[in-house]
Amino acid sequence: MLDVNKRKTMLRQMILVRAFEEKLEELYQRKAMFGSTHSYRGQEAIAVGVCSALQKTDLIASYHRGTGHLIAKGADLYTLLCECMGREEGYSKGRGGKMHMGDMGFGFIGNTGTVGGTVPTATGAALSARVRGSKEVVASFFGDGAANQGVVHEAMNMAGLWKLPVIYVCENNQYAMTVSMEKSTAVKEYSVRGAAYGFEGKTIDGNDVEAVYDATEQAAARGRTGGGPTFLECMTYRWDGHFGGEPGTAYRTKEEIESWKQKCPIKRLKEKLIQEGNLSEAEFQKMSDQVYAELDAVAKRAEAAPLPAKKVELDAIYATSEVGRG
Ligand SMILES: Cc1ncc(C[n+]2csc(CCOP(=O)(O)OP(=O)(O)O)c2C)c(N)n1
Repeated sequence: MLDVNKRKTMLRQMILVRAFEEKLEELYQRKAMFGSTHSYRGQEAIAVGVCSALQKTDLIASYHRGTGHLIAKGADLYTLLCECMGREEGYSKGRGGKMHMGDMGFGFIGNTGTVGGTVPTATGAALSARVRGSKEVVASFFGDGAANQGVVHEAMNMAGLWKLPVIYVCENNQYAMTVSMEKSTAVKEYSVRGAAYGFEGKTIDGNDVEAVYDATEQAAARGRTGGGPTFLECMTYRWDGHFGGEPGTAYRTKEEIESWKQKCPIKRLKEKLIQEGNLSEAEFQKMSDQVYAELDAVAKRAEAAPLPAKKVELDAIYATSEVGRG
């Protein structure tokens, strides 16, 4: 079992990931951020479990529901919030917004709103690691809807063939926008597809951060030692609608949503630590209050930061060099 300090760090991280989503929702409601939100509430154990088991030098690729991954991998909260609010000091100088960032400084290859779009990119990064002879492992996050994209199958086939060091983390929150898995997918578990690409596939409880950590650790060890990719399907549920302002109740029952809220990943680890005598209710409350207060302070600074000046706002969007124009 993981030691208590590590588990408390993961608990704090999950609170931060959730607090960040709530902060974005608040900013979105008062039109202080650009674009839409895609709440990650309910899925926190996946980002935190996976990224906590990776090394600093490992890489991740993300998607539209991606802020949790970035936080868990070590993004700077101020720079991240600046990007969400279109500020010059954001990861993409405020030009990309929440869905279009990247920073190799903390091993973040990038995210995009194109569903499934970063799975081949992550696979390419794993190929690069192999060619360079590095020990890097790449975690590729994507949703259950993305799992049915053609480009995802193509990338996984190549990764299986070349035994690349990549972990395909399928966050099965059971809906792609309004479409349930039963209505869109022939198999009951996406992880069975691993066998079709010639590698290991596993379905785990994605709301159990310790289980996610353990499975990632094993998958990373496999990748690092030439054993090839792993398809890690993490079962979970998004508490909120698909995007900001969409309540998520037209295609899901209130009972179903409530039953998954009972399986809250934060509550689960918190209660386990309390039962073991390793955490008190007061300590948890203090931890939570600190996280929310720190985030509030960073968000205030980010909101006060400057927007790109009008005359340069198209800079860094179009290629300017001859090479770039290709
Ligand atoms: C290539 C492509 N097709 C369709 C869309 C529209 N779209 C945006 S999110 C989404 C659902 C994605 O579902 P899933 O991969 O399960 O991720 P989730 O939103 O559930 O986290 C769709 C169809 C898109 N952005 N890109």
